[in-house]
Parts: sequence; C-alpha cells; structure tokens
Amino acid sequence: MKLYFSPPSPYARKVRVAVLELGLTDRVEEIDTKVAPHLPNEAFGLKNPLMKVPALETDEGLVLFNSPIICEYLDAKAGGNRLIPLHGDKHWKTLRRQALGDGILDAGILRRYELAARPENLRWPEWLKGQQLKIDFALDVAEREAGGWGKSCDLGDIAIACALEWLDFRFADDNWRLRRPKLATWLAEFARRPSMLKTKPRA
Ligand SMILES: N[C@@H](CCC(=O)N[C@@H](CS)C(=O)NCC(=O)O)C(=O)O
Repeated sequence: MKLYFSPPSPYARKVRVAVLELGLTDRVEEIDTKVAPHLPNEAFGLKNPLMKVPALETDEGLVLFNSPIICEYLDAKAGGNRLIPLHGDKHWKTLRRQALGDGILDAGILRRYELAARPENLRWPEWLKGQQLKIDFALDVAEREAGGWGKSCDLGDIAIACALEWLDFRFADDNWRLRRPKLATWLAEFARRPSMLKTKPRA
C-alpha cells in the first residue's frame, strides 16, 4: 500500500499512528506529498481528485481518501476490531471521539489557512473568531470527558491526541492546557506511545 502524506498534516498523522499501532509498517510505503489549497498539486489530483492528504493507494490500486475511511480500511486489513470496536456503545463512542478530534482540526486548519495562506488584507476576523469558538467548545467537551478515558488506544484516542499536538505545533501561544488539566494529563501519557513519538509533526 502507498500512503500519501505530508509531515505537518494532522489527518495524515492519524493514519500514520494507526499504521504503527496496527503493526502494518512493512506493508505501507509513505510518500511525502506537497499540498496547499492555494497551490493545487494537479499531478497528485490524478490519485486523489480532492488533492488532499492523506490518501491511501491499496495493493489493488484503489485510492482511498479522507482519514476516517483510510483508518477503517487499515483496521479491517489488520483483522478488524483493533482501533474501532465493531459493535455497540463502544463503536459509536469511538467514532464520536474521532469526529471531535477531526472537528477541532477542521476548524484549526481553516484558521491556519486564513492566517498563513490568505493575504492579510483579505482576512476576516469574525470568521477566525467563529472557528476558534468551535475549537474552544470542543476542547471543553473533551476536558469534561477526559477523566474517564483511561489508557486505551482506539481511533478516538488517536484523533484527539493528533488534534491536541497539532494545536501545540501551530498555535502553541493559545495554550489550550490552561483551563483543561484533565485533558493535559491524559495527553501527556498518550503522547509517550512510540507511535506518537515517531510521527511528531514537522514543518
Ligand atoms: N477530512 C480530510 C481532511 C484532509 C485535509 O484537509 N488535509 C489537508 C492537510 S492537513 C490538505 O490536504 N489540504 C490541502 C487542501 O486543502 O488543498 C481527512 O480527514 O483526511
């Protein structure tokens, strides 16, 4: 399998952590791919028409895109029921937590593009503030729930951890830990996993 990724991408990191946790490293070749919404990579667009990372090309030549689907595919490849509990409450809670982590990233990436890619005279402060509010609300929900998270490693844990460390990487000054001690304690433990240490975001 071929994984198209970029070193700073938190969605691609989710997939890379999943590959390591599932013991699939020998079967996945990582391909560093340049992407940016204002600099479309049309050659890569022949693989993923959305021109976004991550994308996974299977051994049969099918290109999957969108990190939740790629993670689900890899979990199934590794036998299933490893990072995504198959049934019941646990299944939905894991997917919900993945959506919470990904949602923090969706709002965070929009802020990042607005601040790093959009010309300064075209920026829209209310819109930036609206995205930040989503991040703050989602982090507050995570703080309320983090006390019950324990030492598991499922796709929900991976998504939340990748989102939090990406906030540290791109928006360190915002200091999300300030009012969120339980979340900070949970991350300090989870971030020590070899899969997390091997995939730290790089510019
Ligand atoms: N929902 C997608 C989001 C992927 C995404 O937005 N990736 C960013 C990099 S972090 C990207 O490729 N951006 C390029 C673009 O928007 O053109 C996923 O979960 O895979």
